[in-house]
Amino acid sequence: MTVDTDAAAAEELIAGHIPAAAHPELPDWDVDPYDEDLLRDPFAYYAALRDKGPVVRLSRYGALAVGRFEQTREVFSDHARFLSSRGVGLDDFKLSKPWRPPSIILEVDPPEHTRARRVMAKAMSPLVARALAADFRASADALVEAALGQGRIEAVTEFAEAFPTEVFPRAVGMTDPDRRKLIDYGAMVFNSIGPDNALRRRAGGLLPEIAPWIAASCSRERLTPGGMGDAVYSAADAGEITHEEAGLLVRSFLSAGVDTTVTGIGNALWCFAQNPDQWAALKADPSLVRPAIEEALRLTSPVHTFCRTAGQDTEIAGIPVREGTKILCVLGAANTDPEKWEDPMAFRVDRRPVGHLAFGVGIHGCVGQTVARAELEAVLSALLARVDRIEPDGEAVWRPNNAMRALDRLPLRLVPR
Ligand code: OVM
Repeated sequence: MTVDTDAAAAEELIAGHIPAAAHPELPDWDVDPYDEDLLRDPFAYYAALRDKGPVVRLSRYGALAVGRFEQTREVFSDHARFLSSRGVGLDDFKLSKPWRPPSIILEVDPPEHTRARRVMAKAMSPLVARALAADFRASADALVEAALGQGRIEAVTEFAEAFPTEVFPRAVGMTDPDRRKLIDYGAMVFNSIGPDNALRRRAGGLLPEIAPWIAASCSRERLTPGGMGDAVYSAADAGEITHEEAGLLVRSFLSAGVDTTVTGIGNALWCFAQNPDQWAALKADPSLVRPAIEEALRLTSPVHTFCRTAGQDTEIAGIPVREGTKILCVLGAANTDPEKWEDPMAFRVDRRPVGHLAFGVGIHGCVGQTVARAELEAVLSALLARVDRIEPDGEAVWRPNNAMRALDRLPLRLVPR
């Protein structure tokens, strides 16, 4: 990260951005939300963050944080006041050079955002997701059969990672998929959203090895006709975006489409292993599969934190916020706010948690959410058809990541129906 010396000279930066101003009614907290132990078990931090107030100043990062549902939703919904173009991590892209050319859909504001968003929304429309469903289900069925054959599985590697790294590259139309590189690139992208800590440095260390492969994988020659990647290049042919932009949007598939669904699937399996009564409830009423997916997403919030940057002097809950201030939007905390959700820590497949923030909200709300849901539905439906019980077969271990709440190991025993 190279720091713009003029901007840095104007004011001492903290963690790559202008520090948030203090205010008598703004609680100061010296917690490190990126501490690895906290990331493995964040629920006490989520509760304390909500309890301290509607906005909290994280003194060691000079950033604000919101964890109540109301304010998290407010910041995420208002793209005019709270920008994405200055980065959705702690680094202010206005003050320093990002580690890669910014995403033209994630790290951008309107009007530039609108064109890219339209192209990606079309490439991953509900129609496209529906067309992929049969392929997803066939792969899920095969994975479930293999898992039942073994009886015991390490569900992170053998299931959660195995499924999206098989079906998603096929949906994109990748001719040379590489499971390990896709997983490592996802870890890099999501860890980069945090501070310059050991997690980010460790993940970033693989960049020299992976960046050339990612760049090559985004080129048109490597994408088969009819896939989602080809659809993006067709939009370039039609003049909606440039061909260079098409390559960057294919990079967004590879950045945001793998680690997220890997985590969603692992976390959903963890929810059922922890709550056998809820697996029984789903078996009794398979029409709850869609609500069950939303509930697993709400409770475990695979993307736990994304930031925004105040683009102007403003306020949140009456607290003044100056231009350039970074705001951590703690989605995992908002999704377990007892002011919004009854008995929020309970996993209930019949809750129907409408309005949860696991996919974000507003113009930057997850553009791949229909494909993500289709993947989760394929996996849960395949399990429902063949599996009577999902039981822990050892301790679940979480894998700390600056932006993801993901498992590292999930030993399970699957009992056939
Ligand atoms: C992108 C991107 C990267 C990470 C996450 C994301 C959740 C998008 O490169 O566009 O959305």
